[in-house]
Amino acid sequence: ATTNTDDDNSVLDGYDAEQVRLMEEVCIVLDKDDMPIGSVSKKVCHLMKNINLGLLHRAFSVFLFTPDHKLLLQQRASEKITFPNMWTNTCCSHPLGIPGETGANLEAATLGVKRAAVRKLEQELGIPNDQVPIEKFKFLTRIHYLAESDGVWGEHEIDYILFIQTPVTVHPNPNEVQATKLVSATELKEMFTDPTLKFTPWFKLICNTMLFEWWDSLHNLDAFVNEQQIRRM
Ligand code: DMA
Ligand code: MN
Repeated sequence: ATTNTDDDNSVLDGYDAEQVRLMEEVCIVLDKDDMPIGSVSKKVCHLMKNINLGLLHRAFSVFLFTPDHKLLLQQRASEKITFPNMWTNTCCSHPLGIPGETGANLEAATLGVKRAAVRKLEQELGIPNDQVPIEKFKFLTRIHYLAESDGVWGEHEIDYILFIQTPVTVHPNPNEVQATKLVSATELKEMFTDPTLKFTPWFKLICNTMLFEWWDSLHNLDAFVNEQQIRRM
């Protein structure tokens, strides 16, 4: 099967102009073992009609913790084309199909996603690059998952989970983020009981599996970092 290239522009009608522009970013297309096999636009990667043909791309999810062990959450802007208005982890996005952010082996790929994380923490949350140096990120594992947003749009990713614990200043970009919140593990579990709050599927997956164990181990993550195996979810 082949993936739809770019013959259908009407799928972007009515969306925010800046978010439409960002759909031209180039994502890294993967085989199921996380080997880069090409690059196509963010738009093509996130259309369910392509995902249903097997199209898979590389992504990252940052979990930023303060020195007092609180997790920084964001609520996605209403302008987002996928999963608008939902609460989620600190920052998610995609390494781009450019030399500094791609990588065929795990070590190079991990460096690439950390660079992308620094770039997007600034673009989404206004966190200066020097507050989140590459060396402070810890790579935990990779999660392979698929989730529909609204039938037309969705995600199918190998998602690199990155932890960082450091103080930051936050100035959210309202086109990306409508609210932020610092929470303890107990406070996050309380949020899950509020039926008016919606959470992204990847954040729920991670919360329902490893997050709280990792969070309890923030002082020493050695047993959890650099996992070689891809977790299929
Ligand atoms: C995509 O996040 C990555 C994951 C792990 C879901 P996103 O939709 O926030 O990406 P972007 O900020 O680039 O639109
Ligand atoms: Mn994606």
